[in-house]
Amino acid sequence: MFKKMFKKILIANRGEIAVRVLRACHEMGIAAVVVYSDVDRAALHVRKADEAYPIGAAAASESYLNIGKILDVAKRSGADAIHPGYGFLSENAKFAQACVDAGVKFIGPTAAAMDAMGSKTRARQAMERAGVPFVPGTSRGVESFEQAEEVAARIGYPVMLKAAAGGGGKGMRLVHAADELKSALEGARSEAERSFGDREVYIEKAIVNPRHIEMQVLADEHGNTVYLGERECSLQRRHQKVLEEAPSPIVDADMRRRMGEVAVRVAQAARYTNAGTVEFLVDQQKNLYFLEMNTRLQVEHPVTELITGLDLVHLQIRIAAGEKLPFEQEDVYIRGHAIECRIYAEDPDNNYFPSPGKITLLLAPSGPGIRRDSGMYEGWSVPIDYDPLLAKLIGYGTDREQAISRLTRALSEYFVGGIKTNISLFRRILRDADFRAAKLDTGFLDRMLKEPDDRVVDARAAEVAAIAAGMFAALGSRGAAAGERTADGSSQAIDKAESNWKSVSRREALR
Ligand code: MV4
Repeated sequence: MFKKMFKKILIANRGEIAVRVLRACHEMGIAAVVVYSDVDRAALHVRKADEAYPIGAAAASESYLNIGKILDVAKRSGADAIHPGYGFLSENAKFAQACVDAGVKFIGPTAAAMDAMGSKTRARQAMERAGVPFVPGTSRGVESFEQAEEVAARIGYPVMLKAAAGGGGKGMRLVHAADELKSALEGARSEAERSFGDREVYIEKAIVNPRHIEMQVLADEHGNTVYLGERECSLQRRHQKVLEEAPSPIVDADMRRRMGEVAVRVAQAARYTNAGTVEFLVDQQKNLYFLEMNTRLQVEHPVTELITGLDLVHLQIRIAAGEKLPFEQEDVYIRGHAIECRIYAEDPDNNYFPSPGKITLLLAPSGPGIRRDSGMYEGWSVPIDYDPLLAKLIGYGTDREQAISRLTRALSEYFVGGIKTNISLFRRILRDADFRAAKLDTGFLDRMLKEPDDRVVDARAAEVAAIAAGMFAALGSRGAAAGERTADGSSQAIDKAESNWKSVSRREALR
């Protein structure tokens, strides 16, 4: 049946994703309404929106997480639909339902689909029905230590304890041997209680040094579900993705089809609609195990957009407006390679602590194959109150090598003055031999960050050389004045050597 396209969409988010979504709205001739907290008054999404409504104090509970305030703005602004972005209320089933009750279309799955995938154990039970491979273990929380002991012995150590209501690694415990199980179980239960108010802990066979590979799925409201290729998300630090790429260097066409068909089965089992992502762990033998489903548009969606040529936000809006998918699975074609760097306001020299403050200078890269999804601008002050993601820098190329070379070039052009950022981390990752050889797993970044950075070592060595050269020059000239000579009797040799040395070391020190 014919469905009217939205005239006005409220974006219940902030930062780069709010800018990204409002751009799609404007490209589709849809007005964009945004909300902002007190500290976001001058934020980029406020400046670019057609209408902007203040919704309260910086604390997310007073603003971006406040369902009542956001729905009140939807009503006052006459918004037809709400896009939640990622984070905040994007996976909150109560919010999705509140939108329906308020007669505003939620651009995402239904509350029921969210609920089906929200609890890890419910998700696993749904997978069992869908015949989806997942890590051997329990699909319900363990009732007792004795039961945990029996399961661990059956599946074999190492095992992983996980909070049923958890995610992102919270409440997880890796247990290598039986004598560690009791204390680990107690620890996991109390952390689950503290973090999620739910002590349910289940137990799985631990996959050692897995890759994290996720499959993008898209489903309309007419029963059509497709997969759009996978993303390699193994480069994480403390369960926070740092760099993502598509396609995964280890996934071939056959594996992609297998993962895609499983992901579609998962989405259909959950009666899923709109954009979603099915996460897998992949072991060293390329066996894949269902991990969890994310019921939102993900931060890293641009790498999938670049290799498929599809705009996921346009498609989300069209699906929510009741349109059928404008293509079939066989029309999805993957071309080229994309790599995304998450640019954070963090200080790499101070344990990546947030680095808020005013951006006094911003030199941003562009050029062939470079996409920048940014929420910052020169003169803007980065608030301390939210996730410090400033922008995403994505490099696209015909193949992985070209994507790396373009991203390397773009990073050399990127400068953010006034605050610290993690830009230098990406320069290091992209020149790392294991990264360039695509030897990736979820432990990669921890291993790389434990090693001294050869470039820093070189720079320090160059600094010492520059100081030595300077001292040598000073002593040399005083020595020459006092009649000292080099081995060949002329002071020119020292002058010549030190002048080359000085210029080289100064160049090194500035790299
Ligand atoms: C695992 C695992 C190994 N074996 N489950 C981390 C958070 C959540 N997404 C699931 N995670 C893991 N589950 C089993 N049975 C290793 C991880 C894991 C991980 C997974 C994906 C991305 C980064 C990770 C970092 C550490 C551990």
